[in-house]
Amino acid sequence: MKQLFTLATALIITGSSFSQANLHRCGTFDMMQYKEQQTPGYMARTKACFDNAKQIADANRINRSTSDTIYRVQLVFHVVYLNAAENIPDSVIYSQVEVLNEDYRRLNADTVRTRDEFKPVAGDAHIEFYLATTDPDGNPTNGITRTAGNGGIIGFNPFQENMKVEPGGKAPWPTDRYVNIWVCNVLNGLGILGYSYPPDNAPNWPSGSSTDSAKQGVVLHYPVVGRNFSNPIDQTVAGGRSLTHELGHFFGLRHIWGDSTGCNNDDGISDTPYASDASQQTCDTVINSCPDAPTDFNDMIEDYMDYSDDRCLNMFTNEQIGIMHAMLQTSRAGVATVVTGTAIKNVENNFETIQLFPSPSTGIINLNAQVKNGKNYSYEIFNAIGEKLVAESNLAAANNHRIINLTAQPSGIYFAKITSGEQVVVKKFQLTR
Ligand SMILES: [Ca+2]
Ligand SMILES: [Ca+2]
Ligand SMILES: [Zn+2]
Repeated sequence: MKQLFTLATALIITGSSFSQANLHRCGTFDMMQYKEQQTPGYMARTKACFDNAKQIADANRINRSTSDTIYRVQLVFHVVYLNAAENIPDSVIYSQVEVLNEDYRRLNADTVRTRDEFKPVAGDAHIEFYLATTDPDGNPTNGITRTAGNGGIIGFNPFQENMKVEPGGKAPWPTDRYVNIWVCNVLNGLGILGYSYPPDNAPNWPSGSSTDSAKQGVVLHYPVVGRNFSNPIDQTVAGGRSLTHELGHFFGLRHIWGDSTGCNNDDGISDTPYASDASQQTCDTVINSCPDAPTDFNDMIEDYMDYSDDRCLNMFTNEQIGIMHAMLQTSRAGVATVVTGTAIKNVENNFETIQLFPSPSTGIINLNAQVKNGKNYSYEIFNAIGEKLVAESNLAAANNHRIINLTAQPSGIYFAKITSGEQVVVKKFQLTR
Protein backbone atom coordinates (compact mmCIF):
# COMPACT_ATOMS: atom_id res chain seq x y z
CA MET A 1 0.00 0.00 0.00
CA LYS A 2 1.17 3.47 -0.84
CA GLN A 3 2.33 5.59 2.03
CA LEU A 4 -0.04 8.50 2.28
CA PHE A 5 2.50 11.28 2.69
CA THR A 6 4.23 10.20 -0.51
CA LEU A 7 0.93 10.21 -2.33
CA ALA A 8 -0.11 13.58 -0.98
CA THR A 9 3.25 15.18 -1.66
CA ALA A 10 3.40 13.89 -5.21
CA LEU A 11 -0.07 15.17 -6.01
CA ILE A 12 0.56 18.58 -4.55
CA ILE A 13 3.92 19.01 -6.28
CA THR A 14 2.75 17.85 -9.69
CA GLY A 15 -0.64 19.50 -9.36
CA SER A 16 -2.28 16.35 -10.73
CA SER A 17 -5.96 16.64 -11.39
CA PHE A 18 -8.36 14.32 -9.64
CA SER A 19 -8.79 11.25 -11.77
CA GLN A 20 -9.73 7.65 -11.25
CA ALA A 21 -6.08 6.61 -11.16
CA ASN A 22 -5.59 8.85 -8.15
CA LEU A 23 -8.56 7.63 -6.12
CA HIS A 24 -7.38 6.32 -2.80
CA ARG A 25 -10.48 4.59 -1.65
CA CYS A 26 -9.79 4.46 2.04
CA GLY A 27 -7.20 6.07 4.31
CA THR A 28 -7.95 3.94 7.39
CA PHE A 29 -4.80 1.84 7.28
CA ASP A 30 -2.62 4.88 6.50
CA MET A 31 -4.13 6.61 9.49
CA MET A 32 -3.47 3.54 11.66
CA GLN A 33 0.18 3.46 10.57
CA TYR A 34 0.48 7.14 11.42
CA LYS A 35 -1.10 6.47 14.85
CA GLU A 36 1.43 3.71 15.44
CA GLN A 37 4.28 6.15 14.73
CA GLN A 38 2.79 8.64 17.16
CA THR A 39 1.78 6.12 19.83
CA PRO A 40 3.71 2.86 19.56
CA GLY A 41 1.48 -0.05 20.56
CA TYR A 42 -1.61 1.25 18.78
CA MET A 43 -1.57 -1.53 16.17
CA ALA A 44 -1.12 -4.20 18.83
CA ARG A 45 -4.04 -2.77 20.78
CA THR A 46 -6.25 -2.82 17.70
CA LYS A 47 -5.25 -6.42 17.05
CA ALA A 48 -5.97 -7.40 20.67
CA CYS A 49 -9.42 -5.90 20.29
CA PHE A 50 -9.98 -7.83 17.05
CA ASP A 51 -8.75 -11.10 18.61
CA ASN A 52 -11.12 -10.64 21.54
CA ALA A 53 -14.03 -10.01 19.16
CA LYS A 54 -13.04 -13.10 17.17
CA GLN A 55 -13.30 -15.27 20.28
CA ILE A 56 -16.75 -13.86 21.05
CA ALA A 57 -17.82 -14.30 17.42
CA ASP A 58 -16.65 -17.92 17.39
CA ALA A 59 -18.54 -18.60 20.62
CA ASN A 60 -21.70 -17.01 19.19
CA ARG A 61 -21.48 -18.77 15.87
CA ILE A 62 -24.01 -21.50 16.60
CA ASN A 63 -26.82 -19.10 17.46
CA ARG A 64 -26.20 -16.43 14.89
CA SER A 65 -28.09 -17.77 11.92
CA THR A 66 -31.35 -18.03 13.84
CA SER A 67 -30.98 -14.89 15.93
CA ASP A 68 -33.58 -12.13 15.62
CA THR A 69 -31.31 -9.56 17.24
CA ILE A 70 -31.09 -6.27 15.33
CA TYR A 71 -28.56 -3.60 16.22
CA ARG A 72 -30.02 -0.12 15.62
CA VAL A 73 -27.17 2.37 15.29
CA GLN A 74 -27.63 6.12 15.66
CA LEU A 75 -25.72 8.40 13.33
CA VAL A 76 -24.95 12.09 13.25
CA PHE A 77 -23.56 13.72 10.11
CA HIS A 78 -21.43 16.81 10.60
CA VAL A 79 -21.22 18.70 7.32
CA VAL A 80 -18.17 20.98 7.57
CA TYR A 81 -18.05 23.01 4.37
CA LEU A 82 -15.77 25.54 2.75
CA ASN A 83 -18.15 26.46 -0.08
CA ALA A 84 -21.79 25.93 -1.10
CA ALA A 85 -21.08 22.77 -3.13
CA GLU A 86 -19.58 21.07 -0.10
CA ASN A 87 -22.66 21.91 1.99
CA ILE A 88 -24.46 18.86 0.59
CA PRO A 89 -28.27 18.76 0.91
CA ASP A 90 -30.20 16.69 3.46
CA SER A 91 -31.59 14.55 0.61
CA VAL A 92 -28.11 13.20 -0.19
CA ILE A 93 -27.61 12.23 3.45
CA TYR A 94 -31.02 10.51 3.54
CA SER A 95 -30.02 8.51 0.45
CA GLN A 96 -26.79 7.53 2.27
CA VAL A 97 -28.78 6.16 5.23
CA GLU A 98 -30.92 4.19 2.77
CA VAL A 99 -27.81 2.65 1.19
CA LEU A 100 -26.54 1.61 4.63
CA ASN A 101 -29.85 0.03 5.59
CA GLU A 102 -29.96 -1.92 2.35
CA ASP A 103 -26.36 -3.06 2.51
CA TYR A 104 -26.36 -4.03 6.22
CA ARG A 105 -29.71 -5.88 5.94
CA ARG A 106 -28.84 -7.50 2.59
CA LEU A 107 -31.84 -5.75 1.04
CA ASN A 108 -29.66 -4.26 -1.71
CA ALA A 109 -30.99 -4.93 -5.20
CA ASP A 110 -27.65 -6.25 -6.43
CA THR A 111 -27.44 -9.29 -4.13
CA VAL A 112 -28.29 -11.19 -7.32
CA ARG A 113 -24.79 -10.32 -8.50
CA THR A 114 -23.14 -12.21 -5.62
CA ARG A 115 -21.53 -15.15 -7.41
CA ASP A 116 -22.94 -18.58 -6.60
CA GLU A 117 -19.79 -19.79 -4.85
CA PHE A 118 -20.10 -16.92 -2.34
CA LYS A 119 -23.85 -17.04 -1.72
CA PRO A 120 -23.50 -19.61 1.13
CA VAL A 121 -21.30 -17.22 3.14
CA ALA A 122 -23.05 -13.93 2.29
CA GLY A 123 -25.21 -12.70 5.17
CA ASP A 124 -27.74 -10.19 6.50
CA ALA A 125 -25.71 -8.19 9.05
CA HIS A 126 -28.82 -7.36 11.10
CA ILE A 127 -27.51 -3.81 11.60
CA GLU A 128 -29.76 -0.81 10.89
CA PHE A 129 -28.97 2.89 10.94
CA TYR A 130 -30.98 5.99 11.74
CA LEU A 131 -30.28 9.69 11.99
CA ALA A 132 -30.26 10.79 15.62
CA THR A 133 -33.51 12.47 16.65
CA THR A 134 -32.18 13.75 20.01
CA ASP A 135 -28.98 15.74 20.37
CA PRO A 136 -26.55 15.44 23.34
CA ASP A 137 -28.52 18.11 25.26
CA GLY A 138 -31.76 16.18 24.83
CA ASN A 139 -33.20 18.49 22.16
CA PRO A 140 -34.80 17.33 18.91
CA THR A 141 -32.47 17.22 15.93
CA ASN A 142 -32.54 15.98 12.36
CA GLY A 143 -29.18 14.25 12.95
CA ILE A 144 -27.31 16.66 10.69
CA THR A 145 -25.13 19.57 11.81
CA ARG A 146 -23.73 22.19 9.48
CA THR A 147 -20.60 24.20 10.13
CA ALA A 148 -18.93 26.82 7.94
CA GLY A 149 -15.45 25.42 8.39
CA ASN A 150 -11.89 26.51 7.89
CA GLY A 151 -9.76 23.85 6.23
CA GLY A 152 -7.20 26.18 4.67
CA ILE A 153 -6.91 26.47 0.92
CA ILE A 154 -6.70 22.76 0.10
CA GLY A 155 -9.22 21.22 2.49
CA PHE A 156 -9.12 19.25 5.72
CA ASN A 157 -6.09 17.20 6.69
CA PRO A 158 -6.69 13.56 7.72
CA PHE A 159 -3.61 13.60 9.98
CA GLN A 160 -4.25 16.89 11.74
CA GLU A 161 -7.96 15.93 11.81
CA ASN A 162 -8.87 19.59 11.88
CA MET A 163 -12.42 18.79 10.73
CA LYS A 164 -13.05 17.40 14.26
CA VAL A 165 -11.80 20.41 16.21
CA GLU A 166 -13.50 23.76 16.82
CA PRO A 167 -13.15 26.41 15.58
CA GLY A 168 -12.75 25.57 11.93
CA GLY A 169 -14.25 22.10 12.32
CA LYS A 170 -17.00 20.48 14.39
CA ALA A 171 -16.40 18.72 17.70
CA PRO A 172 -18.01 15.27 17.96
CA TRP A 173 -21.15 14.39 19.82
CA PRO A 174 -20.32 11.82 22.55
CA THR A 175 -18.58 9.11 20.58
CA ASP A 176 -19.75 6.36 22.90
CA ARG A 177 -23.40 7.06 21.96
CA TYR A 178 -23.33 8.45 18.42
CA VAL A 179 -21.44 7.35 15.34
CA ASN A 180 -20.04 10.70 14.20
CA ILE A 181 -19.60 11.09 10.44
CA TRP A 182 -17.75 14.19 9.29
CA VAL A 183 -18.40 15.21 5.69
CA CYS A 184 -15.84 17.63 4.30
CA ASN A 185 -13.34 18.26 1.54
CA VAL A 186 -10.58 15.81 2.49
CA LEU A 187 -7.43 17.53 1.19
CA ASN A 188 -8.75 18.70 -2.15
CA GLY A 189 -7.31 16.53 -4.90
CA LEU A 190 -5.61 14.02 -2.63
CA GLY A 191 -8.02 11.30 -3.60
CA ILE A 192 -8.78 9.91 -0.12
CA LEU A 193 -12.49 9.12 -0.08
CA GLY A 194 -12.79 8.35 3.60
CA TYR A 195 -11.24 6.89 6.70
CA SER A 196 -12.42 5.45 9.95
CA TYR A 197 -11.30 4.45 13.43
CA PRO A 198 -11.36 0.74 14.22
CA PRO A 199 -12.18 -0.20 17.82
CA ASP A 200 -8.99 -0.43 19.87
CA ASN A 201 -10.13 -0.54 23.48
CA ALA A 202 -9.82 -4.21 24.12
CA PRO A 203 -11.38 -5.05 27.49
CA ASN A 204 -8.08 -6.34 28.88
CA TRP A 205 -6.40 -2.95 28.44
CA PRO A 206 -6.39 -0.32 31.18
CA SER A 207 -8.89 2.48 30.85
CA GLY A 208 -7.52 5.54 29.13
CA SER A 209 -5.34 3.50 26.82
CA SER A 210 -7.67 3.79 23.85
CA THR A 211 -7.37 6.40 21.15
CA ASP A 212 -8.61 9.89 21.87
CA SER A 213 -12.38 9.44 22.03
CA ALA A 214 -12.89 12.84 20.39
CA LYS A 215 -11.51 11.39 17.15
CA GLN A 216 -13.60 8.19 16.93
CA GLY A 217 -15.86 8.09 13.90
CA VAL A 218 -15.72 8.31 10.13
CA VAL A 219 -14.58 11.07 7.78
CA LEU A 220 -16.00 11.11 4.25
CA HIS A 221 -14.95 13.19 1.25
CA TYR A 222 -18.13 15.12 0.42
CA PRO A 223 -18.71 13.85 -3.19
CA VAL A 224 -18.92 10.17 -2.15
CA VAL A 225 -21.83 10.63 0.27
CA GLY A 226 -25.06 8.92 -0.73
CA ARG A 227 -26.10 8.04 -4.23
CA ASN A 228 -27.38 10.10 -7.11
CA PHE A 229 -25.12 12.92 -6.02
CA SER A 230 -25.37 15.57 -8.72
CA ASN A 231 -21.62 15.89 -9.19
CA PRO A 232 -19.89 12.58 -8.41
CA ILE A 233 -16.12 12.28 -8.74
CA ASP A 234 -16.47 9.13 -10.73
CA GLN A 235 -19.20 6.52 -11.30
CA THR A 236 -17.06 3.87 -9.60
CA VAL A 237 -17.63 5.60 -6.26
CA ALA A 238 -21.10 7.07 -6.81
CA GLY A 239 -23.12 4.34 -5.08
CA GLY A 240 -22.73 5.47 -1.48
CA ARG A 241 -20.64 2.42 -0.55
CA SER A 242 -17.64 4.32 0.78
CA LEU A 243 -19.56 4.65 4.05
CA THR A 244 -20.65 1.00 4.00
CA HIS A 245 -16.91 0.19 3.85
CA GLU A 246 -15.79 2.73 6.48
CA LEU A 247 -18.45 1.62 8.98
CA GLY A 248 -17.15 -1.92 8.44
CA HIS A 249 -13.83 -0.65 9.82
CA PHE A 250 -15.62 1.20 12.62
CA PHE A 251 -17.13 -2.18 13.63
CA GLY A 252 -13.73 -3.86 13.51
CA LEU A 253 -13.36 -5.26 9.99
CA ARG A 254 -10.13 -5.21 8.04
CA HIS A 255 -9.50 -5.06 4.31
CA ILE A 256 -9.93 -8.50 2.81
CA TRP A 257 -6.36 -8.67 1.48
CA GLY A 258 -4.93 -8.08 4.99
CA ASP A 259 -3.34 -4.68 4.27
CA SER A 260 -0.02 -5.78 2.84
CA THR A 261 0.65 -7.30 -0.55
CA GLY A 262 1.20 -11.02 -1.04
CA CYS A 263 -0.61 -14.19 -0.05
CA ASN A 264 0.93 -14.78 3.38
CA ASN A 265 -1.32 -12.43 5.30
CA ASP A 266 -5.08 -12.16 5.53
CA ASP A 267 -7.87 -10.33 7.27
CA GLY A 268 -8.33 -12.80 10.14
CA ILE A 269 -11.57 -14.01 8.52
CA SER A 270 -11.70 -17.53 7.14
CA ASP A 271 -14.73 -17.16 4.84
CA THR A 272 -13.10 -14.42 2.75
CA PRO A 273 -10.58 -15.96 0.32
CA TYR A 274 -6.96 -14.82 0.34
CA ALA A 275 -6.17 -11.88 -1.93
CA SER A 276 -2.74 -10.44 -2.67
CA ASP A 277 -3.88 -6.81 -2.93
CA ALA A 278 -6.88 -4.52 -3.26
CA SER A 279 -8.97 -4.87 -6.40
CA GLN A 280 -8.63 -1.11 -7.05
CA GLN A 281 -11.99 -0.02 -8.45
CA THR A 282 -12.25 -2.98 -10.82
CA CYS A 283 -15.02 -5.54 -11.19
CA ASP A 284 -12.72 -8.32 -12.33
CA THR A 285 -14.56 -11.58 -11.61
CA VAL A 286 -11.78 -13.71 -13.11
CA ILE A 287 -8.94 -12.56 -10.87
CA ASN A 288 -7.59 -15.25 -8.54
CA SER A 289 -4.51 -13.74 -6.91
CA CYS A 290 -3.84 -16.38 -4.21
CA PRO A 291 -4.41 -20.10 -3.68
CA ASP A 292 -6.98 -21.20 -1.07
CA ALA A 293 -7.54 -24.67 0.38
CA PRO A 294 -9.45 -26.91 0.16
CA THR A 295 -11.33 -24.93 -2.53
CA ASP A 296 -9.43 -22.31 -4.50
CA PHE A 297 -11.84 -19.40 -4.82
CA ASN A 298 -11.52 -16.38 -7.05
CA ASP A 299 -10.91 -13.11 -5.19
CA MET A 300 -14.08 -11.92 -3.43
CA ILE A 301 -14.41 -8.60 -5.23
CA GLU A 302 -18.06 -8.39 -4.06
CA ASP A 303 -16.98 -7.86 -0.47
CA TYR A 304 -17.60 -4.38 0.97
CA MET A 305 -14.14 -4.52 2.58
CA ASP A 306 -12.39 -4.69 -0.79
CA TYR A 307 -11.69 -1.58 -2.93
CA SER A 308 -13.94 -2.59 -5.82
CA ASP A 309 -16.17 -0.37 -7.91
CA ASP A 310 -19.34 0.53 -5.93
CA ARG A 311 -21.31 -1.24 -8.68
CA CYS A 312 -19.89 -4.67 -7.84
CA LEU A 313 -19.73 -4.44 -4.04
CA ASN A 314 -22.72 -6.30 -2.59
CA MET A 315 -21.92 -8.48 0.45
CA PHE A 316 -20.47 -9.06 3.91
CA THR A 317 -19.61 -12.61 4.92
CA ASN A 318 -21.04 -14.39 7.97
CA GLU A 319 -17.69 -14.26 9.79
CA GLN A 320 -17.36 -10.55 9.12
CA ILE A 321 -20.85 -10.12 10.54
CA GLY A 322 -19.83 -12.11 13.62
CA ILE A 323 -16.94 -9.69 14.26
CA MET A 324 -19.21 -6.66 13.88
CA HIS A 325 -21.74 -8.14 16.32
CA ALA A 326 -18.99 -8.91 18.83
CA MET A 327 -17.80 -5.29 18.61
CA LEU A 328 -21.39 -4.08 19.04
CA GLN A 329 -21.53 -6.14 22.23
CA THR A 330 -18.21 -4.76 23.54
CA SER A 331 -16.19 -1.81 22.22
CA ARG A 332 -19.03 -0.27 20.21
CA ALA A 333 -21.93 -1.24 22.48
CA GLY A 334 -22.95 2.35 23.26
CA VAL A 335 -23.87 3.37 19.71
CA ALA A 336 -26.53 0.71 19.19
CA THR A 337 -29.91 -0.13 20.62
CA VAL A 338 -30.55 -3.85 20.57
CA VAL A 339 -33.96 -4.86 19.28
CA THR A 340 -35.16 -8.43 19.43
CA GLY A 341 -38.12 -10.05 17.76
CA THR A 342 -39.49 -8.71 14.53
CA ALA A 343 -36.92 -6.92 12.47
CA ILE A 344 -37.64 -3.33 11.63
CA LYS A 345 -37.07 -3.20 7.93
CA ASN A 346 -37.20 -0.31 5.51
CA VAL A 347 -37.90 2.25 8.20
CA GLU A 348 -36.87 5.00 5.80
CA ASN A 349 -39.58 4.32 3.31
CA ASN A 350 -42.99 5.23 4.72
CA PHE A 351 -42.93 8.75 3.31
CA GLU A 352 -42.90 9.51 -0.39
CA THR A 353 -41.99 13.14 0.33
CA ILE A 354 -41.99 15.50 3.29
CA GLN A 355 -41.75 19.23 2.68
CA LEU A 356 -41.75 21.91 5.34
CA PHE A 357 -41.65 25.49 4.11
CA PRO A 358 -40.79 28.30 4.05
CA SER A 359 -37.72 28.53 6.27
CA PRO A 360 -37.06 31.11 7.50
CA SER A 361 -40.72 31.89 8.07
CA THR A 362 -42.60 34.69 9.80
CA GLY A 363 -44.90 32.13 11.45
CA ILE A 364 -47.07 30.31 8.90
CA ILE A 365 -45.50 26.94 8.05
CA ASN A 366 -46.69 24.52 5.38
CA LEU A 367 -46.28 20.81 5.89
CA ASN A 368 -46.73 18.54 2.88
CA ALA A 369 -46.45 14.85 3.75
CA GLN A 370 -47.06 12.20 1.10
CA VAL A 371 -47.37 8.87 2.89
CA LYS A 372 -47.11 5.53 1.13
CA ASN A 373 -49.71 2.77 1.38
CA GLY A 374 -52.42 5.02 2.85
CA LYS A 375 -50.82 4.99 6.32
CA ASN A 376 -51.64 7.56 8.98
CA TYR A 377 -49.06 10.01 10.19
CA SER A 378 -48.62 12.60 12.92
CA TYR A 379 -46.52 15.66 13.56
CA GLU A 380 -45.20 17.54 16.57
CA ILE A 381 -43.47 20.95 16.71
CA PHE A 382 -40.76 21.64 19.29
CA ASN A 383 -38.80 24.75 20.13
CA ALA A 384 -35.01 24.69 20.53
CA ILE A 385 -35.15 23.68 24.19
CA GLY A 386 -37.39 20.72 23.43
CA GLU A 387 -40.76 22.12 24.59
CA LYS A 388 -43.61 20.67 22.58
CA LEU A 389 -45.67 23.49 21.08
CA VAL A 390 -48.06 21.78 18.66
CA ALA A 391 -49.00 18.14 18.21
CA GLU A 392 -51.45 16.48 15.85
CA SER A 393 -51.99 12.75 15.78
CA ASN A 394 -53.40 10.22 13.38
CA LEU A 395 -53.72 12.33 10.29
CA ALA A 396 -54.99 10.34 7.36
CA ALA A 397 -52.68 9.95 4.40
CA ALA A 398 -55.13 11.92 2.25
CA ASN A 399 -54.84 14.82 4.66
CA ASN A 400 -51.45 15.63 3.22
CA HIS A 401 -51.23 19.40 3.50
CA ARG A 402 -51.27 21.17 6.87
CA ILE A 403 -50.86 24.84 7.69
CA ILE A 404 -49.23 25.30 11.09
CA ASN A 405 -49.65 28.66 12.76
CA LEU A 406 -46.67 29.67 14.92
CA THR A 407 -47.17 33.42 14.74
CA ALA A 408 -47.32 33.58 18.55
CA GLN A 409 -43.82 32.10 18.87
CA PRO A 410 -40.59 34.12 19.08
CA SER A 411 -37.80 34.08 16.49
CA GLY A 412 -35.50 31.08 16.68
CA ILE A 413 -34.81 27.51 15.60
CA TYR A 414 -37.66 24.98 15.71
CA PHE A 415 -38.08 21.32 14.90
CA ALA A 416 -40.91 19.36 13.32
CA LYS A 417 -41.02 15.65 14.22
CA ILE A 418 -43.10 13.77 11.68
CA THR A 419 -43.96 10.14 12.38
CA SER A 420 -45.53 7.34 10.38
CA GLY A 421 -45.42 3.82 11.78
CA GLU A 422 -41.85 3.14 12.92
CA GLN A 423 -40.41 6.00 10.92
CA VAL A 424 -39.56 9.34 12.48
CA VAL A 425 -38.33 12.25 10.38
CA VAL A 426 -37.14 15.44 12.06
CA LYS A 427 -36.97 18.70 10.09
CA LYS A 428 -35.41 21.90 11.33
CA PHE A 429 -36.76 25.36 10.48
CA GLN A 430 -36.38 28.95 11.53
CA LEU A 431 -38.78 31.70 12.54
CA THR A 432 -37.73 35.30 12.03
CA ARG A 433 -39.69 38.35 13.07
CA1 LIG B 1 -9.64 -14.18 4.68
CA1 LIG C 1 -7.91 -17.92 -4.63
ZN1 LIG D 1 -10.76 0.68 4.14
